[in-house]
Amino acid sequence: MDRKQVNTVTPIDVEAVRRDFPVLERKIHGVPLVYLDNAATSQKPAAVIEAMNRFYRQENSNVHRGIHALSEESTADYEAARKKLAKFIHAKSRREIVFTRNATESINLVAYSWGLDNLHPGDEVLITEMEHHANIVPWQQICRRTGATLRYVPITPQGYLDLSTLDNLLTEKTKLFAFTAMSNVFGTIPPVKMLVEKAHAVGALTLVDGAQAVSHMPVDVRALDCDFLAFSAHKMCGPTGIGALYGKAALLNKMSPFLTGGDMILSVWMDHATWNEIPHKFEAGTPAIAEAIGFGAAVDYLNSIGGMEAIHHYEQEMITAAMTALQDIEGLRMIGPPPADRGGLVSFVMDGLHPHDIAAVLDQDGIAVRAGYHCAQPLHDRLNIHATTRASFYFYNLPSEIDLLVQSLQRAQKLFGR
Ligand code: C6P
Repeated sequence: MDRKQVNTVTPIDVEAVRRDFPVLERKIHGVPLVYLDNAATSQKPAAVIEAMNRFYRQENSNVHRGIHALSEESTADYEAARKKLAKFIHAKSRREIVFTRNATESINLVAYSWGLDNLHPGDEVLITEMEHHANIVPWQQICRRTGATLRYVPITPQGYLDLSTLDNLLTEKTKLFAFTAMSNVFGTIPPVKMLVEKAHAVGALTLVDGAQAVSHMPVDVRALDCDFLAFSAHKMCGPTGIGALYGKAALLNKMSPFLTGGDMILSVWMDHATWNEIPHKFEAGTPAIAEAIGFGAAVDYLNSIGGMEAIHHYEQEMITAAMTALQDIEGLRMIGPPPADRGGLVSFVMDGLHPHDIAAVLDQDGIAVRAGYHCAQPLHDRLNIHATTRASFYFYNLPSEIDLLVQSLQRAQKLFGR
């Protein structure tokens, strides 16, 4: 994402980091696991599993409520995790980090809290044709309820956003531009900072879907100047069930709550209530405390192995090697841009082979990939492709796993007589 020079980073010791992931020792159908489904969810290092274990074994208690030692310890650890996240994405303050269930809930929070109060007939919300359903369906719903219109930036056949359309699509009617910082199908990394600037120039707010980007490259919300950023812990070595929404404090302060109940209130009377300060205004009920602590441990872990610059650099090498190897397979067609313009994933189709059959053959060889729409049906419709097979890499994947992928794909071709 508006990437800096990455050639001075300290390389990741891949063999060493692999030992941090218990699941990578597994065999599947009698052969070592090759996990290439990282865009769906990443694996978890022992440090994250242990942090959650320690919480439940030694301090389990509710947060922000009890005046006893365990509750104070839990609250301190929960809030420390928030602080780690704020630092990780370079937010000004921990108050700008709201814990949610996942990136999907973060986007819904903005759609419902900000959208219902601020969108009116005649207003427009702009998204793109390369969005995940999580950044499409909430806007369809909110536009339906408010009378606003949903517009799409088209994609090019090469898997880029068609930036030539922006000047027509971004107008004073546009109230919000919501777009992904990395496509989960093409891998494309759009020019996020430029898109934010263009949106701000017409007075629109910006929401960046960072579900794929935050886990794979440095993301600095102050440098980007985005208004909101949504991301999930489970794609970045953290647990499932927790994600985060970054929002500029001035915006979060003005927004109505999303969910209501305990902890998000200041006072409650019989006929009305007042709201707690941010971020607590958006965290109704008992939160996912162990998961937040695991999320913080994941951030510590990513920093400890060399940080996001090093991770991005390694994944660039891996995707370049993978795409070079895949292009030698006859009848295989990759979609999306060249490696320099994408993150560490590649989706492809193969003549005469259904992606589900490909994934099933790969699974027999211990290789985990994803096949289907990848929750991006409009993008596949636009390309006139029913489904694709996707291999997605992380810093613990080995170059030798690319060879295994290629061999298994060739086996699939033979099996199906191609
Ligand atoms: N994509 C994939 O296999 P959640 O499910 O809320 O953690 O993340 C949603 C989401 C939003 N935006 C993008 C760009 C995404 O890739 C995802 C999740 C996974 O591609 C699971 S569907």
